[in-house]
Amino acid sequence: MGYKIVVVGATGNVGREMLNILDERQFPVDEIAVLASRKSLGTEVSFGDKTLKTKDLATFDFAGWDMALFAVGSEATKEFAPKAAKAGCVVIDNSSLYRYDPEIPLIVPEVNPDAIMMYSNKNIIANPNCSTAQMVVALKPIHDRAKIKRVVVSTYQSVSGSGKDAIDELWDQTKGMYVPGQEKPAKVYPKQIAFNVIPHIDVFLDSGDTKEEWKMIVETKKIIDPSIKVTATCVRVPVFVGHSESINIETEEFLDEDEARDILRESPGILVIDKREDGGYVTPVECVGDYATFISRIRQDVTVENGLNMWCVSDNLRKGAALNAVQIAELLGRRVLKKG
Ligand code: 11C
Repeated sequence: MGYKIVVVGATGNVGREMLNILDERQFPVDEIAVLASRKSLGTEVSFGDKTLKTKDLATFDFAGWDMALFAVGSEATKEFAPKAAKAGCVVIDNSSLYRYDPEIPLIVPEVNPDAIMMYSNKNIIANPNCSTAQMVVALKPIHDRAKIKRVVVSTYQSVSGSGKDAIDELWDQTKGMYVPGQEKPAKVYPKQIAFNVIPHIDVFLDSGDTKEEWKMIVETKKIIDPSIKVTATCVRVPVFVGHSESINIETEEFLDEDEARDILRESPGILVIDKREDGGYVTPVECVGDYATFISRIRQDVTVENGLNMWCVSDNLRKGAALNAVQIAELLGRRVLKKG
């Protein structure tokens, strides 16, 4: 016996990845419903060798369904997630709406699986921001061994994090650069993204940080340990898929770079590719479609007493969104619902 699963926002990048991953990982599905807003109604999506027609989120009855994977914006989530949760369907939400609610667990299964039991507070589980998800997978084993005091992270985030229109903008702007008269103005982003980098993701806060930077700080504390200090600079780069991060870590205890590499190699969800030679590291184009968080360039930071540097790359639509949501569904199945 398997689960009755709903995917909300099934026509978007993340929703489609959720369907691919549910199929790839042979998640025990008895019945699946794919929902979309009115404007995408009737659009067909693939689930394994099947083609499914989207149904209307506004009129869908969640009663009798086990789990709903939400991949829509905060507005639609605010309207429909509580309805699903109240109907007894556990919501796994990819938006930022519930992440900072102390009663709602924010889960990365490799990092804080035990927090899943808090799901019953509101029948809702939150999925973190993509740039946080891959970073906490990398930080947790280091924290367990040497207790992290401070993290300085700079991100290099792909345009797929901003959705389909941003992917089109990078593509059209890049092509337009070569054809006189076809230059495309910036619409999704405040400045040109083709052949450029933009040190600005999400809105600016009074502190001068952007919301994306704030998310990395607050979510890391909630998922791993509130005592970890994080400072972040989040940057959009002209890459289609795959977020990269340069992470500088200061620990309480000394951790040698070789031991750090060994610990990371043994840790769940991580693939270490770290040869000190040309090409002996991972770049975003190589992580696309993969499940792993890739770690490269592990080395001592000798400018502080106990410091490490590393390079971390992952598919932001997978570990950063759809894969993590499906892993949460698997965890909920194993620990709580026990049907599969
Ligand atoms: C980006 N990290 O790359 C964002 C996308 O809070 O779930 C995901 C935003 C979020 O633009």
